[in-house]
Amino acid sequence: MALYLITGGAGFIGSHLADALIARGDRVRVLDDLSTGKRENLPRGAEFIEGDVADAALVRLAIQGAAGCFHLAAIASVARSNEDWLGTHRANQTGTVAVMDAARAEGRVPVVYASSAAIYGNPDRMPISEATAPSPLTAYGADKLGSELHGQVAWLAHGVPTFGCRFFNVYGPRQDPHSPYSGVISIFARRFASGEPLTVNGTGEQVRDFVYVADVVRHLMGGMGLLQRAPQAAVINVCTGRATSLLELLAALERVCGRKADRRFGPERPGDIRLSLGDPAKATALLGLHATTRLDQGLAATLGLV
Ligand code: NAD
Ligand code: UD2
Repeated sequence: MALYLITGGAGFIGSHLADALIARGDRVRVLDDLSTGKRENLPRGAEFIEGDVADAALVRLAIQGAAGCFHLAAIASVARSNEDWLGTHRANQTGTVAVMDAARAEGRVPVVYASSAAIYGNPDRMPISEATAPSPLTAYGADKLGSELHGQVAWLAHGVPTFGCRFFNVYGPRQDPHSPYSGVISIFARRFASGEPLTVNGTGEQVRDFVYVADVVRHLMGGMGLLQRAPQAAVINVCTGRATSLLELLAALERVCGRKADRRFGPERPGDIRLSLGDPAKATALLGLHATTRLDQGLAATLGLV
């Protein structure tokens, strides 16, 4: 029974990870400032510390006795990173350095951390493999890329093993649907369930790689297992390799719910990316994992139908 620290563990992905670790018999300690996370997301038995991940002294305290740290705390809204450049930089990159520095002080605790497909920007070749040159277009993407560089330094200069997960479009229960910048599946699921119209930005032909949160959790736990067996610094895509257009997403929602959606077409979102499709080959080679949840299954779970 090992103890794991999860920063951002009261949020969407972190709380599913906390559930899975506790179900496996591990102990969980969560550090979260509850800026977007919720206390009620935390499973019974999880220890909770309320505070800022960029507060170095607090992170040092929080990591004490941990066999590993999953660092997921971040301001996940790209729009906010553009509005509050310096404030989000503190959470999204200084926070990462605080975690890795505390991991060093605690005796080289392995760190698995959240990166993002946003580090790639808008590449012209699909699917996107890890060999694609990073070219972030936003402060959020720049801070995630900076976090990866610090992840490499943590290992090379300080012997702290690190594993970065470049999440593509994650979806599932507990994802906040309430902001216009929320993930499209959480917005569509909420509006569909309450009978409100769904607005498609542009033609609906834009493509994403939607990965279900339980598959993401398996990658995070697999990454920790890898670091414990073979300390190193690595980064992987966390994606399915399956392309879904928004029109296909709508069709899947209608199939799962057995009724038609009230769909409207609005203007294209400024700066919207047309295609985003990840290559999962490296994750499979390193971890022996695939994101196996099919879109229909994942949507049914997101809508609370299973
Ligand atoms: P989320 O907002 O639900 O979770 C983030 C958590 O971090 C929240 O509980 C929030 O309260 C906490 N937090 C924010 N700033 C903090 C701070 N300064 N100190 C302590 N806690 C803080 O979002 P999520 O979707 O679960 O994202 C988890 C991680 O995955 C983030 O690092 C995010 O950038 C990354 N990510 C998510 C997606 C996605 O599709 N959801 C895609 C790429 C990357
Ligand atoms: C996500 C992130 C983005 C960046 C990117 C990296 C969010 C909200 N956005 O953007 O910041 O990290 O991934 O790959 O996390 N859409 C509609 N109607 C709606 C809502 C969205 O048509 O009501 C469209 C939107 O214009 C886009 C697609 O759905 O074409 C997906 O939108 P998203 O915001 O869920 O995700 P994405 O990939 O654009």
